[in-house]
Amino acid sequence: MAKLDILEFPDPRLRTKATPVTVFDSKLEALIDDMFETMYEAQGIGLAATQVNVHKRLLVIDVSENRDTPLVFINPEFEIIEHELCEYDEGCLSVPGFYETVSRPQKIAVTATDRTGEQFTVAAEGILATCVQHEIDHLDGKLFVDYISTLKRQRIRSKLEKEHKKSA
Ligand code: GNR
Ligand code: NI
Repeated sequence: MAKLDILEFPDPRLRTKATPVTVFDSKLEALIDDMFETMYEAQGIGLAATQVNVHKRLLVIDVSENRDTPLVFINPEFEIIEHELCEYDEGCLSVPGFYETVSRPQKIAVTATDRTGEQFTVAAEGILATCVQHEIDHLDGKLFVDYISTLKRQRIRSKLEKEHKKSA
């Protein structure tokens, strides 16, 4: 297992649209394991492949209290069940240190395949619904900062650019 580097905003590679996973092999298994290791180490509740510079439609999530319920979603799609919006203070491992309120549909049905290529559908609400939508956005090159004002986004961008220069 290996911990992977996480791309940070405004890295243009985070804007890449990921393509479907078509091959379910040991290389995919290894990537999934590395993504879980990276997510747990960073204390995140989700991680999209895009964030580790792999532009495939794959994400991992664990929203459980005890960090013992790993979920894998490959080629995920979702349908809105409840159009009513749920506000959540979102953060992102690719936008470290910043949190902003984002509204998203509060109940969705997610269809995806598991690591063996088997399809499944689950209903998701609350933090899981928010997280799945946040992660699918990553696969489409989208970040939670795209939902806030341009002014706030520019401030976050310049603060992170300064930090990246310091550590470069
Ligand atoms: O760790 C994370 N926490 C979080 C909190 C509220 C809404 C979404 C998230 S996802 C984030 C991890 C991450 O960046 N996933 O892409
Ligand atoms: Ni994120």
